[in-house]
Amino acid sequence: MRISDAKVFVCCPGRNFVTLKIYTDSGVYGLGDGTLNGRELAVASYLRDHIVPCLIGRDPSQIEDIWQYLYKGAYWRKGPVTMTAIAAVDVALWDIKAKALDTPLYNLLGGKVRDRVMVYGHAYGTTIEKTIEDVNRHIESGYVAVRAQSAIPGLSSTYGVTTARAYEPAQKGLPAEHSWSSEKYLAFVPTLFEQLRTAVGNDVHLLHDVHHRLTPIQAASLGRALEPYRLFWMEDATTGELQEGFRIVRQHTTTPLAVGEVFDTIWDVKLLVTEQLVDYLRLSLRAGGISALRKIASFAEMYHVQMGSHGASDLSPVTMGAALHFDSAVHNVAIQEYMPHSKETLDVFPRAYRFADGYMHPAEAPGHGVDFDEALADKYPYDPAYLPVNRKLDGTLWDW
Ligand code: KDG
Ligand code: MG
Repeated sequence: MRISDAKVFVCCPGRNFVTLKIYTDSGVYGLGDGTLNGRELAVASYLRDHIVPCLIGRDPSQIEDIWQYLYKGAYWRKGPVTMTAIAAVDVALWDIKAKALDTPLYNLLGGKVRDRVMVYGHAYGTTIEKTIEDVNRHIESGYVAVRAQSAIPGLSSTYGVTTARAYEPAQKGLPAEHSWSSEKYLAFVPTLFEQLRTAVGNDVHLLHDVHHRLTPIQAASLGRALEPYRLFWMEDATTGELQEGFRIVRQHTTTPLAVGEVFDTIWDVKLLVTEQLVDYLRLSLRAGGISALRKIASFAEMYHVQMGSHGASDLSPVTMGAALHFDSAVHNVAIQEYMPHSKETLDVFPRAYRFADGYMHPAEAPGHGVDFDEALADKYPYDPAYLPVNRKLDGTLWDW
């Protein structure tokens, strides 16, 4: 079998997605997701202009060799655009291989190690009361794990919180500017979780995302203040570029730590893993695809670090569908983030995975089980949107 062609589609069924379709001379095709929120066209060009010409004529079964060729052959290694593009190719090739062998993808990854994948949903509210209501709504609809975010009193907007029914991190047009105060945030969040734990009891996993907004010592103090409420994890407590920064957080708190949705390669987690500075890695298939994430998970497993992949709705259903095969087959996967896609998005990506009672089930069809309706996608042209930037109250740019 040979790769005969590959096409890149950029569409906006509710939000922007980049989809790679790799065709073979046997008629089998594979789909990969090349979406990088707010930088979609950079990946589309990387794929169209630099990768697709190098794929034609290759044997699609040589997934590892093609991965190495694209990673090492570029000379310029790593980076979100490169790794998202490689991920799109890698996932499409795994899809082709599983379809060619007429089996669900998890079978090529060692087979299932669990019957279903625990997921966490996103609850949020403009007040503590509304956040508690939303957490309860999630519990009533079956979730056993819920992330809770609440608007910070005194700040005009809070990332991760909206009054709309569905949360979308990117906004149309140029980047919005949000305001930030670590002091107001640190004074508020322990009260949120105190009231939340009292309201929902101990049987549900509660999670929280700090979105990298604290310094290591501030993160340490928040982790310590949250200990009585037994979080499943505190995510992105501080920025991850300086992996050593997590030593400070770790020294001061037993609240479990998760990090990694913005990381691209195994190198970004080396110190975090070998020094056991975090409990969960949040890299998704966007970080180089299934071939890369398998190695990261095996490395993490040696150090008692578990996986809990990023699953925001700005990754397409192709990533979710493929991730569920990874999650089903990899032993040290603990949980998967699940932010449901809009109806327009789901219509463009027919799929066979499903949610039931707080857990996700991978497709049982051959491949990863997610398809792409090109004709429908054509009706939703690319519409520029950006993630917001964040400024402290004095105007200084802060991490978002
Ligand atoms: O594109 C950025 C979003 O995916 C991210 O902000 C969502 O933090 C997020 C999460 O944990 O899902
Ligand atoms: Mg996050």
